[in-house]
Amino acid sequence: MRRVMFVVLLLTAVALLLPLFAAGGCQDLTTTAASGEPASAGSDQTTTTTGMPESTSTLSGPPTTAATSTTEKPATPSPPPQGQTPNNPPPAPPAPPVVTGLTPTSCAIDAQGAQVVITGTGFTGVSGVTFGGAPAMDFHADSATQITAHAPVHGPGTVNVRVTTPGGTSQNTAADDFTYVDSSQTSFPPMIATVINHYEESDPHLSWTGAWFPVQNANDSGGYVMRATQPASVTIRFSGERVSLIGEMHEYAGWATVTLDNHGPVNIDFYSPGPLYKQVIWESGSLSPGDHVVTMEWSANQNPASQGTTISLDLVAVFGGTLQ
Ligand SMILES: [Ca+2]
Repeated sequence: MRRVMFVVLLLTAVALLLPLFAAGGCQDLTTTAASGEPASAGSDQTTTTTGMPESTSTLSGPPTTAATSTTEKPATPSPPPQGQTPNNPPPAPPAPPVVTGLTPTSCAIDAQGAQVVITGTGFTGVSGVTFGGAPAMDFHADSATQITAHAPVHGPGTVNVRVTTPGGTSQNTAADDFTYVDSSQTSFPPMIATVINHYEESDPHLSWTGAWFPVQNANDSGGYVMRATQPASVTIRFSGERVSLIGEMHEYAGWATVTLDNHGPVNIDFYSPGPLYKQVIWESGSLSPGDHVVTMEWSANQNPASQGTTISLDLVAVFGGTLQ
């Protein structure tokens, strides 16, 4: 029993003396800290979070004394201490990127890395560029407003080009639409246009036999045309893939026969109720490219409506080749 009494007395003495030691030895402790309950009362240390941040506690001593803050009754609220970062607003996050344009806005599905220049804003710290969700083959942020990227291979259709930075990922807009075109569904003009060479009846490559005679007429190509009203023929040798014979048509025109290579002859009719000039009288159609020979010969035959048997040759057109 004595031992118990001794312990009680000893604890009482310590409780009474501890504030004195504390006040004298720790100048940074405020008197208010010691005015409250003994440290042993700190059974609820979580109360240090009430009122103000723990760091604002007037106590800098052992944690057990922090409980005394619950008893503080400051006359005026303590303003947040200056220089304490927890109370300062965090730095604003960077603005999210915005895509405002693409150049070009499309490529073929098999373009294999078509270059696309992306314009917009907020292109700082770019970490990703996607085309329809597929990462660009590569990209380079030229500036805060421009990125040069190479499009990945993608199926046909329109996709969105999105840019990702620390500020986020660009929102989908019409300006970021990029179209992959299936070129197999697009018609293109022939890669090589057929060259058509024209030769007047005066060209020395033409070989004439019989009773041809030249006629001057401003309506004809070059102002002249060759006509025949009696047995006559002309032979045209050329290298090409097609040939046309151009002449006059009249109410007094007749028939000629045409032989192409070893085919023919076939009749061709120059008749027309009225005069027509620079008319395609006969055309070979497509031929295998190479050397060919055409012979046109006067015949005694004519359209029943015609008043005569005149044939003519004004011009020769050779497709994809020349006279030989
Ligand atoms: Ca002519």
